[in-house]
Amino acid sequence: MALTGAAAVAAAPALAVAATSSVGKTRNVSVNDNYYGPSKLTVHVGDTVNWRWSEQETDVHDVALKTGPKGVKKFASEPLAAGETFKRKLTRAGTYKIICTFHEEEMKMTITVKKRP
Ligand SMILES: [Cu+2]
Repeated sequence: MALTGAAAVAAAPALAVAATSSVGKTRNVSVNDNYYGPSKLTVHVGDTVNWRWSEQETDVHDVALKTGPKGVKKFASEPLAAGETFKRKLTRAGTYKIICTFHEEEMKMTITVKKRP
């Protein structure tokens, strides 16, 4: 009896995940002292980029969209520190130039978002 109940509870979230998981992957980028890793990334429309502030970094950094494809609103994270994350789903194809507003000269990355085949 208890087993049947647990199975029913477990089935509901699984269905919810299946409904949304066809729309893209999550790609991880590390935020370090004055660089993103990697600094160049290619993803597909609908993928999510997850920036993670590495445990080794000691300074505060952020993730800000400097330029993006037409129609994409600028976005920026809060200034964050070790262990924190910021994610963004990229829904338009094109080139996204990302900067850290504290270290703009050296700390930047380019994300190329391609149409799904
Ligand atoms: Cu920075």
